[in-house]
Amino acid sequence: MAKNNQAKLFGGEKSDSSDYSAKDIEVLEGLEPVRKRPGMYIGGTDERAYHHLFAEVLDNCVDEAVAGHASRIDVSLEAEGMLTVRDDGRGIPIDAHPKFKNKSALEVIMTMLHSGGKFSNKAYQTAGGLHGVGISVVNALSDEMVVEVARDRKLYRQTYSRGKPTSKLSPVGAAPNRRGTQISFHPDPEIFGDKLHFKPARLYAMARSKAYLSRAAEIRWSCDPKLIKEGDTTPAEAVLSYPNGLADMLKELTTETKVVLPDPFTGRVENQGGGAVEWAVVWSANGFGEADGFARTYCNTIPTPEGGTHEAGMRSALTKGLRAYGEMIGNKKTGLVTAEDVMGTAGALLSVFIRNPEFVGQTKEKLSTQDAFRITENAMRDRFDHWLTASTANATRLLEWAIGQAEDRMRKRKDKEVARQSATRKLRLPGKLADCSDSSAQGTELFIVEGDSAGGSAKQARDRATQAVLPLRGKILNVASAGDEKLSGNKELSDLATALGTGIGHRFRVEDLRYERIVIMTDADVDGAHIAALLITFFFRQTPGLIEAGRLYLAMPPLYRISHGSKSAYARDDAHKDELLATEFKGKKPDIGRFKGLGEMMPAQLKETTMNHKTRTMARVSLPSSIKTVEDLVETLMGKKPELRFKFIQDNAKFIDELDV
Ligand code: 0RA
Repeated sequence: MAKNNQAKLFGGEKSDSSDYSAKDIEVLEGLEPVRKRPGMYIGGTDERAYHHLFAEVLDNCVDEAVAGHASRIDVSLEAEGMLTVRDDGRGIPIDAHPKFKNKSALEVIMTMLHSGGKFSNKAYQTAGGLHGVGISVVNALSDEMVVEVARDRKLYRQTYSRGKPTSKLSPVGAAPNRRGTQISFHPDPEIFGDKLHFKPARLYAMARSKAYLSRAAEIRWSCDPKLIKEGDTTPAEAVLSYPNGLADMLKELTTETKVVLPDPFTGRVENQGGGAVEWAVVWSANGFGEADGFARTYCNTIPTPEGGTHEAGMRSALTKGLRAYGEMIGNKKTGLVTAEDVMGTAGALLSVFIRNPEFVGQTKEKLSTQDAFRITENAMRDRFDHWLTASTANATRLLEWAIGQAEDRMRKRKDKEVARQSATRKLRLPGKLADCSDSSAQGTELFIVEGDSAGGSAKQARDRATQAVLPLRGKILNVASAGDEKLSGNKELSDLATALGTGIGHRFRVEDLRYERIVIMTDADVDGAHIAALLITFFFRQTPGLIEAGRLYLAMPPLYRISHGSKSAYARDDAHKDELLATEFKGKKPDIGRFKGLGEMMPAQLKETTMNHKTRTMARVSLPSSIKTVEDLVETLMGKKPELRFKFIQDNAKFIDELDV
């Protein structure tokens, strides 16, 4: 529609200016805002923005070529820094503008910001990013601009400075064999400063990539040789014509590439509406310089570095096509292949031409037009299927390459997973913790033991699947009186907090405990009782809810072993020993051995008496209701007389049914 409308709007042979109507004229605005805030329109005032002015002018000419009206574009950079871009298209309309009776259409185009696309030649209007802001923005930011239009066998000219006409649009001579538009401009030093200049190499690269994308146009490049510095390989003159379009561009980009298949997959599909899809794809066995793969995509010759719907269509076509081929030939590993495996080592160029594209993203460099997915996928899928079946040897090689990529990917993921797991385990858990292998808390126990030698026995005596052992060294800090700062500096206690898997203090959540039960296992003597008391205080203070939830236990290692002949028994304390001597060993003279500490017990004995839940005795810690505060507890547990402490533990640790634990 845009194309027909424009033909009508701007006269030409078939229409007249009476076709203009108010609705055709979108909101127009003067150029003051552009000079006030250039960054808003061209993304800054740096070297990139400076060169973007060229892109803006060139795009207009390329659009004219893409629409089929022009076939040649000339770019020339003069010694004084004036840049000229000319095409052989229809020429910007010079007739009077219907709304602004005293202004030509050309002057409106050059001096007004356009919100709509009606006053451009853009059948394939590109609204992406900074592109398509219009020639008027370039005019606003140029201290000098000259526009020449060859139309109706006459040559017209108008000059501008900083967005304002400095002469009337007037015929300056005959142009019997010529039509088209020529724009010369020089960026305004008031905006860009006097340090910036056009760089020939940069302009040349921009012109060349446009030439690859628009096979309709031949771009002729010329540059004053004085501007080409030593060492710069930019030619002074060149004809940039690439009849094979993206295939030529890909060849240029992949001269060093070791390819998987001898030929790239290339093609172009045009549809009735004038839209088109063009691509060139190669697979590399050793990457493309820095990257394993790349995808450079374009919409209406404008780069879309963030990809979008057209790129997704390409990925889908290539992935589904290769998988369909694999299934057809019955390759069982075909199912492993994902888009990542197909595209990860591909160098892909894609250029689509669609009407009224829409762009999204931070810099509006991502195509969002939904139709572009379907159009691209259909075009490429059909050709890819044919391409694969035309050479089954190559198709099979590509399939096997992709399967190799999939296997690599899965192996790497597995390695990474293993590395991550062991890294987090090491990172999170203290080194001296012998963790259990069961990963869920249910049915597991953490034994906190005093000293390394007891820790060693406990590690041998435990059930590896469900029982973890954390040895604590030395006398732990008197946590009851320590401030939080001191507490967090205590290595033994911070290891304990880490092993618990919960934070301590206000961060503690009993649901996060890594174990079902926490068991304090200390020697059955006064020192052991002291350490147990310190730990109970720690838990009372730093793990609110743990004791109430019944998750804290005291192991009950025996103090004596009594044996006579083949008969043996263990006694928890003196009273228990006396009881056993008066009953089980009545009238006998048994051997009575006293354990000096857990470390002295054989692992098998420790297992039987203290750790194996089928044979052990264990106590659940529960606090009498008289204890309300840490002070109450400390008073009871840490009083001057150690016997009292031991008694408290004995009294308050209620023996629980073996079957319970
Ligand atoms: C508006 C309408 C028409 C062409 C153009 C603008 C146009 C602009 C530029 C900028 C550089 N080269 C250009 N070529 C054309 C359509 C004119 C018609 O229908 O005759």
